[in-house]
Amino acid sequence: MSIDYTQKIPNNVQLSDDKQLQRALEKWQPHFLDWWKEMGPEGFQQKDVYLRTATSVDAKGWASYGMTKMPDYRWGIFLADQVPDRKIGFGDHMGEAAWQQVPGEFRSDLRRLIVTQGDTEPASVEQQRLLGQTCPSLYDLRNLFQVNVEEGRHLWAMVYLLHAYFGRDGREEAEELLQRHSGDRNKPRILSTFNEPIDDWLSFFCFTYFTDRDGKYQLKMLAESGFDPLSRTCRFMLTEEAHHMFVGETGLGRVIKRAVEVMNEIKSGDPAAVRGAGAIDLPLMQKYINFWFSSAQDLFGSDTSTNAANYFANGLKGRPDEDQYQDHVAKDATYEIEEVGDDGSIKTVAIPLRNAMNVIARRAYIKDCDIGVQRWNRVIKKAGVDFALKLPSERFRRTVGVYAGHHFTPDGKPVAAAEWEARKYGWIPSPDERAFVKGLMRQVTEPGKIAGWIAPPDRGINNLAVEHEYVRL
Ligand code: BYC
Repeated sequence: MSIDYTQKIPNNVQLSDDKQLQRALEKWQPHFLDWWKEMGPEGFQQKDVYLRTATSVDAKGWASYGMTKMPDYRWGIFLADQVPDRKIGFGDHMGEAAWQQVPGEFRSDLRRLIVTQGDTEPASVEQQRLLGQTCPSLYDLRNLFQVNVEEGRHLWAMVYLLHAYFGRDGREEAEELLQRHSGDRNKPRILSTFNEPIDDWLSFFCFTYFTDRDGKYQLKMLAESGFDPLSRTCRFMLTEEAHHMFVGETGLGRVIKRAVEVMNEIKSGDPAAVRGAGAIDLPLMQKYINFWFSSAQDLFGSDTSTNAANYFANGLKGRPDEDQYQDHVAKDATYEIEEVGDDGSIKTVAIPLRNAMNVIARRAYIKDCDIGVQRWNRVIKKAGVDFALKLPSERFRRTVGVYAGHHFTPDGKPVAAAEWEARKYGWIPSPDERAFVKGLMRQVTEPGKIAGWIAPPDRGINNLAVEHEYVRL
């Protein structure tokens, strides 16, 4: 279905047929814009940026690219087309017609899921607001802003659901989404990872690779929801999300490519020499991967979760790609997870399958994360360098779930707290290493020029040259 751009709020949900809802959202719109101007990308609000805008929600819908000032971006409400006669695909309501309204008994759970999802979107924009000041190229600057405006759009997606289906408390939640802020001492964002500033580009690429991929998996689970408007919203969000992970995967790939180029130029693999030549050495890349991968894993919640079991039983949140499973009711089955003894020893235990939905999703996520790692390793190998990156164990550095409160090496071996403390900067970036990375971050904005710590991209955006002036400063 094509999107109506003649309306104040672009949409494909016939918003003008529901005057009350339209008025409520038009009242929220200026509050959103004020938030964007205050908390969004700092310093570039009046610059023209080469951005894409959705024109329809099908695969061909990304046709429109053009120069836009970010506050003029047409944020709106886009749902994937309705699947006729869609049935609930899992849980105790399996086979019943998908709900077009919120069932009273699931109202608070659904609201909570939507608010948690919605809260991460503006949080990420806030976390990244200063990054433009240190962009490695105009190409990267443009990608940052594309990610930012789309996260803003994802906030609209959740706010639409709150306004349209949750009445007054939905409208109040929508206001709250603009009032909590990343890192705010009194009103922080809901999930802890979203309260950490992302103030260097290596962290930004790790965030878009690892944290946005949690977003992908959570959206996949919500796309299975029996609440049809949520499912349709998430299905369209997933098409936008793909670009964010592209930014992460290619970004990290380019940092790695530059590292091996420099190693070959200086004929040394010594990390200090690589750093001295202005690149980020591979062992340090590994530490950033260890840090971000472990923190993203916590976003899946506890390994054994009655919340997750209830969401599944009630048809609110399925498994990612639920179609691939045989048994969609999952009532009598069990799933093996690990349990950690007081001495750090590991035992495998079987728990009811429904309680294990967070681990199931997390393990699918881990497999997906590994695809990029293997791709990067091919770049390293092709350059003739003997080094392989790898994802740390799922036990490493966890603060949520069965491994929390225990200490493990990146290989998953238990260690005492004191040993972990003594060795941790062998595994995650030390303050000095973070300072080194930050020190490399100097703004490069001449078209076609690129910072020395990262290789140029293989191609530009939408068939344009890499040298294109993607942001007019
Ligand atoms: N931090 O049974 P449990 C994205 C709480 S990212 C703080 O273990 P459950 C994006 C939990 O709330 C995806 N608290 O977990 C990426 C519960 O509290 P109560 C965002 C946490 O509920 C980049 C208690 O611990 N989407 O889209 O099964 C850029 C026990 O809960 C955390 C969603 O998260 C944590 N990490 O699962 C932009 C989807 N983990 O009940 C965007 C919606 C758990 O004791 N959210 N807790 O007060 C959910 O489905 C679930 O809330 C979670 C947790 C998966 C987060």
